[in-house]
Amino acid sequence: PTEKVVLKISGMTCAACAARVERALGNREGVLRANVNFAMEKATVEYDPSIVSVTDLKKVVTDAGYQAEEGA
Ligand code: 9UX
Repeated sequence: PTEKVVLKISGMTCAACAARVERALGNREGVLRANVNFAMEKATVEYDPSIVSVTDLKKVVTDAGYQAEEGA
């Protein structure tokens, strides 16, 4: 079973930032798919909640140097 969450991402100042966030999320164990929209400042993540939590996903983003909050 997978779940989907949309995170609001702050601190991305160029399109390559979005690629960085997307790669960081996509590399996280338990993440099946991650898409980051730079213009919308949103990350859509499909994940397996038995492996990774939304809190973990937010930490991936903050560890990469950006800010994340839950909610579309
Ligand atoms: Mo662009 Mo973002 O030069 O971390 S990649 S500002």
